[in-house]
Amino acid sequence: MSEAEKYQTGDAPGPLTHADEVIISSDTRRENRVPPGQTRTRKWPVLHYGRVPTIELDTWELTIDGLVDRPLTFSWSEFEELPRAQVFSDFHCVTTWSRLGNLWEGVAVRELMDRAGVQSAARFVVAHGYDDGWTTNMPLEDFLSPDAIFADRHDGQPLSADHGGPLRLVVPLLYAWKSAKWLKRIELVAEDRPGLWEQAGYHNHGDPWTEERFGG
Ligand SMILES: Nc1nc2c(c(=O)[nH]1)N[C@H]1C(S)=C(S)[C@@H](COP(=O)(O)O)O[C@H]1N2
Ligand SMILES: [Mo]
Repeated sequence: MSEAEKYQTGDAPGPLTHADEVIISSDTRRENRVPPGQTRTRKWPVLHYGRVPTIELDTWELTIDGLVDRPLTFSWSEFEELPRAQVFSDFHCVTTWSRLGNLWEGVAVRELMDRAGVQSAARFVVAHGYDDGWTTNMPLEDFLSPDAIFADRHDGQPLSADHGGPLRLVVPLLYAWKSAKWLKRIELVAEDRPGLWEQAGYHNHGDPWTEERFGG
């Protein structure tokens, strides 16, 4: 996707422009959709810690394991056969930019977690990226929110490698660093396990509406 294609020219796209089957993040219905300390960007910046990993679709896998009844692994062709979902949501980076009105397409988190069977001892989630050793953590409850999605498309285009393609996690109710790009593995755990940015001083939870930016 070119910079020009990603640029939003008008007002922020609203939730009402979407068909019934699209899951709408409730935060997009707020009168003021921009959380405190944030500014709307019409662009879609690229932000990550290391390098964009090289991922071949032939060898790509997504694994869901840890405290689940049925650990699952999907090849790309298996993933493509799964029931599809769409989510309309805003995206808030802790560095203070917010991109409003994103249409994500992929597979709903709940869909796959229902198949895997969440064990009652599971309390937290660790999302692992293909960028060596990168992880982020979040409460299971946030991960299971209805608008959390494993996304392979954004605004009608395949997700570019810069933005986490072939597949990323999107958890709209938390700051964007929790939305793991180049998703490789979802691990359900009983005890919280702070990820890379969290260990570096970013907030352990990351609610943009209460400005959980650092510490916690
Ligand atoms: N695997 C992985 N996912 C990641 C990151 C990263 O370094 N590695 N950076 C996070 C941060 S800090 C942000 S703001 C968003 C940015 O997503 P974008 O580049 O698509 O805008 O991805 C998040 N997901
Ligand atoms: Mo970020």
